[in-house]
Amino acid sequence: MAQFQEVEKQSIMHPKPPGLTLHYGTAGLRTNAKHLDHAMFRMGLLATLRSKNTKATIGVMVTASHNPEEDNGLKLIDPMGEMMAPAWEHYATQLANADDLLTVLKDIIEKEAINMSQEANVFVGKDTRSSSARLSQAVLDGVSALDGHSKDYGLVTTPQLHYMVRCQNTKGKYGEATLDGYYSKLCQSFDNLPVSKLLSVDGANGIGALKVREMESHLKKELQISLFNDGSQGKLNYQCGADFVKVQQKPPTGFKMNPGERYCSFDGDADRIVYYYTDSEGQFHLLDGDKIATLMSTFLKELLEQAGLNLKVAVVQTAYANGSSTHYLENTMKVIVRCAKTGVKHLHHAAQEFDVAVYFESNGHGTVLFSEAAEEKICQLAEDPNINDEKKRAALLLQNTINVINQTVGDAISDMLFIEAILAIKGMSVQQWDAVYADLPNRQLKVKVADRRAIDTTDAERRAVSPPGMQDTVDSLVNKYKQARSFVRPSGTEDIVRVYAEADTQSADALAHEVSLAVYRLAG
Ligand code: 16G
Ligand code: ZN
Repeated sequence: MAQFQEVEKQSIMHPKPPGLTLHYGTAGLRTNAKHLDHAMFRMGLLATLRSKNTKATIGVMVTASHNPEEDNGLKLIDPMGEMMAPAWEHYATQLANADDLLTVLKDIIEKEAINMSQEANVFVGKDTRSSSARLSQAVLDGVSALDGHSKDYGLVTTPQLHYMVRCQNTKGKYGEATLDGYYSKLCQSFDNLPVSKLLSVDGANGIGALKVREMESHLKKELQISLFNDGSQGKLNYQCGADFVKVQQKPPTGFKMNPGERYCSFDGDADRIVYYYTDSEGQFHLLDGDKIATLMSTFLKELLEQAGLNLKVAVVQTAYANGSSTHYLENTMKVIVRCAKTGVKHLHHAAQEFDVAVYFESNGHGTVLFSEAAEEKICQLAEDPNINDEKKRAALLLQNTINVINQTVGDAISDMLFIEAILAIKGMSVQQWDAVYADLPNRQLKVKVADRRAIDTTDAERRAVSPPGMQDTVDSLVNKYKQARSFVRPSGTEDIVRVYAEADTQSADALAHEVSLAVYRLAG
């Protein structure tokens, strides 16, 4: 077939380095940008097949998120704007590593019974890395080699591309598939909500900074954003950004913090956000994904009650969620709490089961999902002329909230607008938000072992089923501490085992250390 000849011809321009093995993991493909040209071309092919297979538009985002500027990577986006179905991740790995490209390609076509004369459409976006332009061109080459149509959105945040894909496949019902459409949707609803002023945003020297600037011109009212690490001087993700702040538990470089003021950091592709401030003693306070989920779910639950709507609010977390947040949500707020495996797709999937579900990883990736039925009920109520003022107010706030939120994936810009609106509506300072519950002291450690797969887990990664004796040892160590919890899991992104421990005091450090030694002894 002519298509395959074209693939063969083009693939010569995108040769695979010998001996290189890549893995399409939790967050797509990611490695040093030097090694990715062939993989990008091949993912262009795969996105085209996926588009033919689903008869819908597929997205390809070229980014390595919070990784260093030298790295790059790619995330594939399915028709409703969600991450690509896990069943296809395996094809991505196979295709990226194939020595005989055509055989693997034909194999996928056969297995999935893909009609090759079906039209294909692929949306492509990229972050600000210096390698992104060249690599996104390789993706576009892959799409055209299989006769697919592509639309290159150029520089966009990851969540913006997720949004475009969903808009396109829902024929405008979710919004218009343009940047103007994205800003209008978010900003029009945000303009209907009260707003607090003065927020400082750390753009991680990346795409999020560019897009915050772009968004500002769409807002009618002034949200005074002071943007730093905007990419004009510093290096992407270097000593700044959400991952740096969360992992280091300290402010990014590039500015001076004023006590009591509110700050937030995005990551390199603007799908994560964390907030923070320093108190009058100069002590740093981090408000991570758990605090954000608590703020959002409490706000939504209160509004739903005021509106008299019988819709259940759930929060989806991972095992890394601070025990205090889970305790507060379950026992004080009385919302449903679910624990999912690490990785956005698992949280997203678990959240789809509820009327209204807030999902967040502690690292600041998260969003809110509303079921179709829930959206309908809220919109009907907002338009009902026979309800009292309190209900009307709550219904209208909920309606605007739905539109401020990017339901396809965690979105730093959209999360930021929603959080700012909540704080303003509740008249809450960042200190009051922080004081809702106190985090339990905790510690994360990495353990290098010969084969991290020796550790296998169950119960959303909270319990180890192998090696033998591992869980019993963890349990007996945990029993020595108060309010303690600990778990071990193989990392999905690094060749290490991660250990998490928390306790009533900073003795969590000692617990993490003891558990690490046990991992080394039993799995090393
Ligand atoms: C990836 C995930 C992130 C998760 C992290 C865990 C996505 C888009 N990203 O970066 O959500 O927290 O992996 O890494 O799903 P780990 O398995 O090394 O702990
Ligand atoms: Zn990211």
